Amino acid sequence: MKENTTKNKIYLLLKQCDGYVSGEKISEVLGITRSAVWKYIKQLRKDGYVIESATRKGYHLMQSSDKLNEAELSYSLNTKTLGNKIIFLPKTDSTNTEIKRLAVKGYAEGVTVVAEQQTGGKGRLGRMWVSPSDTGLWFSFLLKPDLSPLHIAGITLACGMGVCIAIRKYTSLNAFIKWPNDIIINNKKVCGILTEMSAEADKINFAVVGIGINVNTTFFPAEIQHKATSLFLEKGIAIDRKELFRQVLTEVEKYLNDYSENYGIYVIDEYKKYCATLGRNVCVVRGNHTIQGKAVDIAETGDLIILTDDNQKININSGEVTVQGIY
Ligand code: BT5
Repeated sequence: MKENTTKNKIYLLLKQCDGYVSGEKISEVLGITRSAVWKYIKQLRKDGYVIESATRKGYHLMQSSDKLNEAELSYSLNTKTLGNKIIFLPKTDSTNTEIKRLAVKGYAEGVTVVAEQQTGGKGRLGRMWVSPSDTGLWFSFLLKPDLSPLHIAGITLACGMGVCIAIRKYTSLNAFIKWPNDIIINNKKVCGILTEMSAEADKINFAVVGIGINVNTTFFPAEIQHKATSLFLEKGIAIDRKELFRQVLTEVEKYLNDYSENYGIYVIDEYKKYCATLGRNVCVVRGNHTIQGKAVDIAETGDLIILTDDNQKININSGEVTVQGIY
C-alpha cells in the first residue's frame, strides 16, 4: 500500500508539472532516496506511462497511460461523498461484493472500489456481467442513506440518470435509459447498474450501487453481441476512462442528493425525458403469465406504469420487461 502511495505521488508530481522535474526535487518533496525515485519511475513505465529522463533535467511525463490507478481516478474529483476514498483493484470477483465486505468492516459512506477486471461480475437476478480488463469502468460505492427500503428503486433511478447525463456531457452521444436502469445508445446496452441493500423493515442499513460501463470495448462474446455496445464503438474514438469516471461520480452524486432531499420529484421528471421505454409497446413476465401493453408513465416510486391492451393501468416495480424495438 505504502509503495503504491509513493508511486502515485510521483506520478502526480510529474503530471502537475509541464516540463521536467529533477530527481533531487522528487526525493526532497517525498523524503525518499534518489534510487527509490528511480525504482518508482521504472514501475510507472512498466504500468504504461511514457516518462523521458534527461541528465541534469530529471523526468518528464510524456503520455498518460490508460491504466487505472487510485491517484488518477481521484485526480481533480470534486465530489463530496462519492469517491471520498477510492480503492483500485487490478482484479476482483465483483466490486459489489467487495463493497459489501468493506461495509461489514465499518467503512464510511462514499468508499468506492474500482476494478480493472471482474472475474465474477454480477447482473441482476444472478445474471453475469461481462467485465474484461482494460476496456471498461467497473465500480461500486457504498451508501448509507437515511431512507426506508421503499426508496431503493429511486436510488437506482437517480444513479441511472447520473450515468446517462455524464455520458451525454462527456461524449455528446445520445444516451437514453431503458427502465429501470440500463443505459442504451442506438438501442444497445452500454451500461448496467446493480443496486443491492442490507435493510430492516423501515431502514436501509447500507446500499451498494455497482455501475458497469463498456467504454473502449471493441468485441463482445457472441451471446451478447446483438445487444451490447461501447462508447468507443458508438463514438469511433477511444474515451478517457478516468475522466469519464470522475464525471459519472459527479453527476450521480448530484442526482442522489436531489433524490434524498426531494424524494425524487425532480429526478423522476428528468428521468422521464430520457427514458426510452416510455411510449413503446412492452411485454412483462409476471410469474407464469405475461402482460402486454404500452409504457405510459413512471410513478414517483419509480414504478413503470403500463396501459394494458385491455385498458387497465398497472404498476410494475420489478420483473423482466421486453421493450419493442430495443432488446
Ligand atoms: C445489469 O444487470 O445490467 C447490472 C450490471 C451491473 C454491473 C456492475 S459492474 C460493477 C458492479 N460489480 C458487479 O459485479 N456488478 C456491478 P441485468 O439487467 O441483469 O443485465 C445483465 C445482462 O446484461 C446479462 O444477462 C447479459 O445479457 C447482458 N450483459 C452482460 N454483460 C454485459 C456487458 N458488458 N455489456 C452489455 N450487456 C451485458
